[in-house]
Amino acid sequence: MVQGTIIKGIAGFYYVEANQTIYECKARGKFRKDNIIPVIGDNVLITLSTAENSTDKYQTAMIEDILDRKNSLVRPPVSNVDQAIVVFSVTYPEIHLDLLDRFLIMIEKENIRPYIVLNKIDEAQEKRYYQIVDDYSKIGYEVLCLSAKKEINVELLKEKLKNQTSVFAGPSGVGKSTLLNAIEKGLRLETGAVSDKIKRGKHTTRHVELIPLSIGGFVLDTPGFTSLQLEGIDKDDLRYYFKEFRDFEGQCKFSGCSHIHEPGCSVKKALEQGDLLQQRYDNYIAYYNQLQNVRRW
Ligand SMILES: Nc1nc2c(ncn2[C@@H]2O[C@H](COP(=O)(O)OP(=O)(O)O)[C@@H](O)[C@H]2O)c(=O)[nH]1
Ligand SMILES: [Mg+2]
Ligand SMILES: [Zn+2]
Repeated sequence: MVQGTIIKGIAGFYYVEANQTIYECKARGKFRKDNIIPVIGDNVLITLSTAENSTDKYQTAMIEDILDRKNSLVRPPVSNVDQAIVVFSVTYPEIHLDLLDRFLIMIEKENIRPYIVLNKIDEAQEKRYYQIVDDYSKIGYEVLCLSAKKEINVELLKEKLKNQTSVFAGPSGVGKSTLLNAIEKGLRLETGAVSDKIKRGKHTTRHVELIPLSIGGFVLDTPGFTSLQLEGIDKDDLRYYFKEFRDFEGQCKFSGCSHIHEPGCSVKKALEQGDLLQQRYDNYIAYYNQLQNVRRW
């Protein structure tokens, strides 16, 4: 058997990359019986079919086994993700810190390594984004400022992608596809102004697909989000996904302190002393209240 990775699934077929070859695969019936649905990112063991069974385009194979998943995301459906690259633009569309914080929460929850990318620095007139770099670096996030179009600092990101499975996330129009085209020459993902894409209706036909990189590893170009619901999060766990609160865990007067209304709270003390960002704390309260209002089912 050969080990490979599912990179896309279309109409009951799975496309598995193994040793630089892509195999068109069916999955054994036992998976359906056991209610296991293969997803992209799955590491699988396949048996190759004999040459007569192969289609013109692909060699064919059978998925025999799915190896244990390190993690799995629901939206987009992909497993074994090592890192997430959250892309925003320093010009247009503008950075929404609320959306950035939501992305970071979902990433922290899944235990995925985050990187923040600020694109289009070639166009930046004002330096407002320096503050964002400072703030999020201080929290402990790695922030890369680059220009996909002018290929400034793209190599810095490329190094991080080597031999990793990376998901690209961020609003439409920030330059994710342009960036991937700069990283993987010959990729030719479609890029362009948001309005053009909508006019052509291309945004509706997208499916999720892992793109193998020539330096090793895979990337997933997500269609883009303008809003992101916090899903599957218990309000009492939310504080763990704010990286800067972790140092204070266990230092409040009350164990299990929500850092909201309890007396003797070390987080609120740090906030008063200016050691934590008010904006992030405000978002914490807002999300906490939102999650409290979610009805359980
Ligand atoms: N000035 C500038 N424009 C960029 C840069 N990267 C992408 N763009 C432009 O931003 C628009 C959206 O890019 P695209 O890659 O399609 O964004 P996506 O929706 O995130 O995939 C296109 O018109 C790109 O040419 C950059 O680094 N600088
Ligand atoms: Mg795109
Ligand atoms: Zn507290």
